[in-house]
Order: sequence, then structure tokens, then C-alpha cells
Amino acid sequence: MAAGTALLYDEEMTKYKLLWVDPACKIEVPERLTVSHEALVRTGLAARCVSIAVREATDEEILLVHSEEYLEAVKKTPYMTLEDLMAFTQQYGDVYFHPNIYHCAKLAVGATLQLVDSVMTGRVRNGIALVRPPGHHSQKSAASGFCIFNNVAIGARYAMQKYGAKRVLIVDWDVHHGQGVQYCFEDDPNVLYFSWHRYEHQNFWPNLRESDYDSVGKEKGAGFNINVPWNKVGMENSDYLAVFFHVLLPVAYEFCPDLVLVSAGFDSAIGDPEGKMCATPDIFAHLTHLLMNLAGGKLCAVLEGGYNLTSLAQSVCQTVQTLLGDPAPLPADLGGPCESVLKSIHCVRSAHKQYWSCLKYTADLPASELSAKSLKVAEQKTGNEPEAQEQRSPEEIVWPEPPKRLCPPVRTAVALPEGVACPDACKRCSSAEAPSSLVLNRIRGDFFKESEDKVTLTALCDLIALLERMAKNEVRNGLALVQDVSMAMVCVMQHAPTSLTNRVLLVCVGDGCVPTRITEDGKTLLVHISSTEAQGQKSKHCVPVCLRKGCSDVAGFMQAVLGLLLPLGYEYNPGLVLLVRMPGSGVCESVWQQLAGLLQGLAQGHTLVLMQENETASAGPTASALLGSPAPMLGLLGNLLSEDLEALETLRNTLQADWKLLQVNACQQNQHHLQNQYANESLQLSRLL
Ligand code: Q6P
Ligand code: ZN
Repeated sequence: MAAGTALLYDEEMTKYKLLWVDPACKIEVPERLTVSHEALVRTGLAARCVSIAVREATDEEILLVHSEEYLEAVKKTPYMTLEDLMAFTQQYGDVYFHPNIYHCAKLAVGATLQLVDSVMTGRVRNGIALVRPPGHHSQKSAASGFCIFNNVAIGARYAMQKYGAKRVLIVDWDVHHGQGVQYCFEDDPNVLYFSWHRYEHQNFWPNLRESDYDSVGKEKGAGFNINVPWNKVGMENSDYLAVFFHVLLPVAYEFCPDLVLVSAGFDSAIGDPEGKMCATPDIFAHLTHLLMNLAGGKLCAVLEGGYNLTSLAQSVCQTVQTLLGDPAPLPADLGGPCESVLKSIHCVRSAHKQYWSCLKYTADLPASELSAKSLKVAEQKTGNEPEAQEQRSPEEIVWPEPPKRLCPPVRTAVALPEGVACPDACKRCSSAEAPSSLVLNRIRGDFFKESEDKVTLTALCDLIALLERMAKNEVRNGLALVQDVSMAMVCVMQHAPTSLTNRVLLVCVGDGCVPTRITEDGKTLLVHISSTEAQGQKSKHCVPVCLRKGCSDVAGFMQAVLGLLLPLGYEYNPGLVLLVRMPGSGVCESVWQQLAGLLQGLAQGHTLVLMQENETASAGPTASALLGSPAPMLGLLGNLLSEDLEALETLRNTLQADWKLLQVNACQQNQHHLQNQYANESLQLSRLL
């Protein structure tokens, strides 16, 4: 399986700059690239990547997206006088030319294509290209927004043409709308373009009507263009994650791409003078992680914007460190999305509900919500909004440097019955490292009141020993095959080090009895996915998810994982994820691997997987997921059962009072606010009359 992360960078791309005064362009400086690269070198991340030489793109490659006339025109720019360059620049918006920019633009495309080559041939698993000029605004015959050639759009066409990629997902997390990419693939159902962008009801650059949520693509491409407008500044980590969980990820898994391209602009991070958003650089670790198991792990990130040099460099490092497989930092203090984002999410989901079965049960928008007036009214402050940083200049905004990320020396430890071979690259946790006699006696007291089963006792001790090493950060994650998963999970809850068990996300997959009493103290959040309607209590910390066809239903299972489990897990922010496969769960191996992969974004990668001891055939695939190998592609998911969809929607509605990250509709409070507005208006009106 492909491993490793490619890094593409060439200092040559720092060798052009703005040669005249233009306030709109002065932020696009060569230092953007040097600080990003230097940060990667300083942190040792660059050395861990596979360095790949950058080449120039050929004319033929550029013509995959651009017109001959445009290419020929750009070709002349190296020979132009300053005056000619300024005049040439005038025909386009928010962009500048320089005698060396054509050369750099060819390198930026070339770097992107080298990256696509490395990933598609399996030389590496994933990678990043640090390039200037960026690409996502440039169009068939036009430069725009610092962009000359559309690096990512060319990359997508190239991957389809040269490698036969059938479906390409482009995730544009830059804070601007990549209208160039949208125009390029608008009618193409093989390229799914997702972009979130500062929009402010068309008051933000590039001020296009077609950047709104209702531009869903055209003709055969209808449904394959997803725009999420930010109608306010100051968006935070929760806002970004909510859009991933409730819009991008379900659709992306349903789309099933062969390749993921990321238009990786970091002007969506805090401190950026253009974006004015408040998401912190560590959010990019999670955004990256959440995309890394699509397309069999084939992910190419290509730099777009990012104008606060500090924030940019930190965000680039977070992205690369995640591509390399280091555990993501804790997603701390997720408050839930703000009202404005809930509105956007609801709008996007309802605009796309006819195209994607995962969105089929989205509530329709009330007709009033669609009018510009009600939207504007709803955008007024409710007092429940993120504090917009508008007044302060972005240069003054301070945020803590992302803490150094944990990297335990042992990635995956296993506790297996004697005679079961240890999967490659895992470390066996032997009883030689057994816990203190105190713990041993406590376990003995708990489980062996009468006669003692020596083998079981040893296995439980191994398990606790493994968790103790996890608590000390000597081990990142683990896998245990045990005689009785129910007994083992209770043992873990009672005897694992408290630093891990203060908050445990317990994920049980498959039918079977789970002792729900362990959720009573709030120190465990249980999500149990099965085919049986729960008899016991449901509560904030006890979430039974019933799928009619059980865990073998890939579409239903993924819907539950992406729309329910992940947002719950992120908001709960556990210290340990305990993933339990009940005997005979029916979950298929690739789905199981996806789940294990996705959950490692939580608890700094501290996942413990428990399986029944006879499931030895699954030990290898599970270990491989824990070791960070990309999960195999799930293929086309098939249809979701409407009753499951409805049930999940209902569950989400019940739980969203307690878990803000589950919300997908603008809430009651806002409806009241709206009504009050209208009430006041009609009151005033009646007074006037
Ligand atoms: C921003 C143009 C807008 C002025 C409004 C890949 C990178 C980018 C370019 C943004 C151009 N100026 N204050 O392109 O999206 O970041
Ligand atoms: Zn941008």
C-alpha cells in the first residue's frame, strides 16, 4: 500500500512580486512561500516528506483548461515593459503580472501535476504542493485574484486523462470562492467541486451571484457543485466542522472519489486580513484527517491563499503533519455552529437534497427564508454569535501557537491470545509488562468472585497494561482480541487510568448487550449501532442507533457515522475512544477500517479496539487501519433505507438540544427573532396608518 507524503516546493516560485502600488494585491508576497517552507524545515516535517522535483507544465497541459489565446497572451508577459505589464493586468481583476510570473505559473501547474503523478502511481500516499501563483480563480481565458493558471482544475483533468480517474473531488477550503474551478466543471458530473467562502450576501469579492448555495451545477453536472456561503466573518472551528459533517463528508462518501484534490488556501484561518475568520490553525489537522480515508487515501493538497504569514505557516504545518500520519490535536471547546452557518447549512442541504440520497430527508426551507429580506433580517445579531473581529485589524489578533503534537513511540500495540500472530509493525503487549498487583487484585475482585480463570485474568491485565502505556503516551492506539468483549469493556471503564477514562467515547458496533449503566456518570458517551431497537434508556450519554438491515448496510452505517457519531465525538472530546465490535456484528471489513480511521481524529489518536477472540481474520485489517493505512474505498454506497434516514434524522433532532454540533437547521431562537422583527415592523406600520 502506498505510504509517504510528497512535498513539492521550488524557491523559484518566490521570484516574482508586485512591482507597482495596488492595495488589493499587496498581500500576495513571496514570503508566503518562504515562511511556509521554512516552518516545515524548522519543525522537521520537511525532512519526513518525500521531496519531489518541480517541473514546468507543458502547453498541452495548460490547454486542458485554458484557451490558446489566453496562453499565448500570458506567454508574452516576460518580454513586456513595466508599462505594458500594468496595462495587461488592467483587463483582469485583483491580479498582477511580472516578467517572471509566467515561468512561476508553469511551475505551479507542473508541481501540481508532479504531485498528482506521485499519488496516482502510488509512489506516495498523499502530498502537498507549495506553489505561487495560486490557481482557483483563474478561468479559461482570464487571470483573476492572484491566479494565472488554474492549478487544481488542470490537475483534475490530468488525473482523469492520464490515470483514468473516474471521479475527482475538489475540496476548496480557501476563504474565497474558486469561481474558476466552478466554471470549469459546472456541467461535469465526474468532478465534485466543494467550496466554502466568505460571501456576506454577495458583498464580498468576487461578489458573484453564482457563488451562492443555489448554484448546484448545470445539466449532467447538477448536484456536483457545492457552495457554502459564509454570510458573516468570524467563523470558528465548530462552523467549519459542522459543514464537513453535515454537508461535505456525507456527499463525498456517496460520491466515492478516486482522487481528492484540496485547494488548500489558509486565508480561512484566524488572523488573515482577507478572510477575517476565527478558525485556528489546528482545525486544518482535522479537516485533513477527515478527508484522508476517501479515495483510498489519495489526497493532493495544493496551496492557494493565506496572507497572515504566522497563521499561514502554522496551518501549513498542521496540514502536513496530519498527512504524515501524526495524531491530530484535541479539538477543544467546540461550541457548535453559529446561527448564520446553520442557515447556510440548511440552505445548501436543501438545495442538494434532490441529488444526494444522504440529504434526502433534509427539511424544506420555508418559502420566506428564501427571500433576501428574511435572510438579511436573520443575519442581524442575536447575541448568540461569534464575536466578529472586524474592528480589530487582523495583524493585532493573537492566538496561542498550536501545541506540539503528541507522537508516542509505539503507534499500535496489540493484546492477543497466545497463538495468534502479531500483525506486522504492531507491538505485542505482553504480560511481562503487567500492571501493579494492586490493579491485578482489583480486577480479580471485580470479575472473579468465586473461581479464577487465569487466562482471562491475564488477558484483562494485558489490556490494562496497554492502556497504562497509552496514558503515558508510550503507545498511541491498540487492538485487543478478548474472550468476552462486554466484560473487557467494563474492565476498561473501571480500571484504565483516569486520565483516559474521564471521558470515554464508547462505540459499539453490532447487536449484543452493552451495559448502559456505565453511561450514568457522564464519563462515557455510548453510541451503539445495531439492528435492534433499544429497550433501555436513551439519554444524552446513551445513544442507540438502530439500522433496519444492521451494520452490514454500508450506506446506513456511514450515514450514522458521518452525521451522528463524528459530530457527537468531536463535541464530547474524549480522552479515549473505545471501539468495540460485537460478535457477529456483520460490519464489513472496509467499513470497519473507515470507522477506525476516522475515529483516530479524536482523543489524540488514543483508540482501543476490542474484538471477540475468534475474529482473528480481522486482526490484520484492523491493525492496518490503526497503523494509519488508508481504508479501502467503499465503492458506490447503494440506497439508504428511507426509514433509517428518517430514524437518524429524528435521533438528531432529539439530541441536538444537548449536542450543538448535531444541528443542521437554524434554531427556534432565530425563528422567534424573525417573528419579533415582523411583529415590530407591522406594529410600526399600524401606528403610521
Ligand atoms: C483576493 C482579491 C479582494 C479584495 C477585497 C488562490 C487565492 C485567493 C485570492 C484572493 C484574491 N482581493 N478586500 O487564490 O483566493 O486567496
Ligand atoms: Zn483565498
